[in-house]
Amino acid sequence: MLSDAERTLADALASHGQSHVLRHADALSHADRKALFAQLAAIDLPLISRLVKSGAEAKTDYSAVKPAPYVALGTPAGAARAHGESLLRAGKVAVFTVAGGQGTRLGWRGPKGTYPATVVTGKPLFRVFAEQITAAEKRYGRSLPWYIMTSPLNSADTRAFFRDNNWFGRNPADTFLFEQGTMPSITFDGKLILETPGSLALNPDGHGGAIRALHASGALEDMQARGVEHMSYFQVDNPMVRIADPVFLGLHASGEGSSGEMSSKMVAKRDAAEKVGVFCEVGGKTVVIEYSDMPAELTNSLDAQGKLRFNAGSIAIHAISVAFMQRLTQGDFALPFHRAKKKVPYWCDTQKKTVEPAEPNAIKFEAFVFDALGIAKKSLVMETSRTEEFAPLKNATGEDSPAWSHQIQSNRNGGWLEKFGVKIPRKPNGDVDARIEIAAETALEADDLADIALPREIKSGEEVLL
Ligand code: UD2
Repeated sequence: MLSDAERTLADALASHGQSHVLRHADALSHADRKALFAQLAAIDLPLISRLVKSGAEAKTDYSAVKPAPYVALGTPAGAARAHGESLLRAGKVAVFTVAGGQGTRLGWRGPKGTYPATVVTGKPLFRVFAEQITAAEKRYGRSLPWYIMTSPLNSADTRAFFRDNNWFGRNPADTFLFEQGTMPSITFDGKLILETPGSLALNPDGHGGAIRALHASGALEDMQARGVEHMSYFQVDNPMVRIADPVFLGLHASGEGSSGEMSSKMVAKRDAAEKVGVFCEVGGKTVVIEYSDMPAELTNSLDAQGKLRFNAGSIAIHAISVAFMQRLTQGDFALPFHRAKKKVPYWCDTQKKTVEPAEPNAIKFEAFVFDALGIAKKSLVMETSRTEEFAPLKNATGEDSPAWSHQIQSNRNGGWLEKFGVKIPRKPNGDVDARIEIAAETALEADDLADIALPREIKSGEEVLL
């Protein structure tokens, strides 16, 4: 017997052509049936139907796409730095990490933030960030509250990791973990998918889910209560991120060409094939076009000097104002959903088990936070150096692998030491031929090494920890 609420939901499912998800409901235990109905009640069925219908709609007109303008590397930044530092000293900055993904591509079981990242001591990503935040807190004399978005895939494990590590020595009240929402996966013909008789195949709703989740979790309200005006946003996979970079914050908050709503950092793309979104200008607005959406003729197009025309690669580092996020959570505004064909495990009635498909069988929907750029009144892009702040951990081998990231970490740290006269061994290709780690407590940036006793020389193959 269905309760009234269950009957209403069953009717709604029928009117959206999704009744098949209840085919095992009668055979479920009371608790399992309740859990299934709770999952179903959380789904926006009209939205799913709209997404199914809009599948064949025309996409962006790429003929109108131009490369986005940006503040080039080396542009004098004294005033911006002073402004950014004043924001930090006034406690107007928070840190925001999106960490809803798992380390699946890395072959890591568990939240990606628990992955050992640094080149000598193998500090996990979360510790790397925590130490940087602590060093910045000391420098600016204010706490930098840290907001971390997790997903149902990893929130319990992430919280346990922070607890087990004693919140990395920081005040637990200054770390705010909250969970993002989910979206159901659908088959290619628009049907919801059962993963087991009593549960749907759901996936985290993308880092764009941050906007809703920041609001729903009370994180935005908490920021406001603390007097925070801007967030330093980054992804959990980049151990080299410069958190709360005063130059970037200053440019974002007061730079010419910025509305102070949302700004971004870019690096020149490694090559046309690099899997990063690209900053483009469409209709006078700066936007990111994800690599998988960008037509090959644009991705590969060259300028008169033979360089990539669309070379402004997004490293997913943003500065975002609290007021902007608040604006986006009001009214019925929603970021668009991007779709990706994926292999989604499904319940097979004949085999009576969950089957892992060999080929993509479903569509996953994800919202991307960078789609908010096009809604900002104006937005600024700042170029940074790849060696200084981009060495993401994404793949088990090859590009963006741990070995790759370690080399960039050593290159950056070797470069910092060279600035102060330390002799650094280099390989024929220019890479540093040693493993060098510099803790955030020692230096947040190269100039912090000025007052530190440094070795005169580092030997080839040496391991150095400062
Ligand atoms: C992302 C960007 C790409 C480029 C690159 C730089 C997207 C879609 N693409 O590629 O343009 O900037 O990073 O490194 O963002 N996450 C959540 N919840 C989710 C999904 C993802 O928190 O539902 C987090 C995830 O934990 C990670 C980040 O978002 O920190 C990026 O996710 P990804 O690994 O799917 O993106 P990637 O590396 O393909």
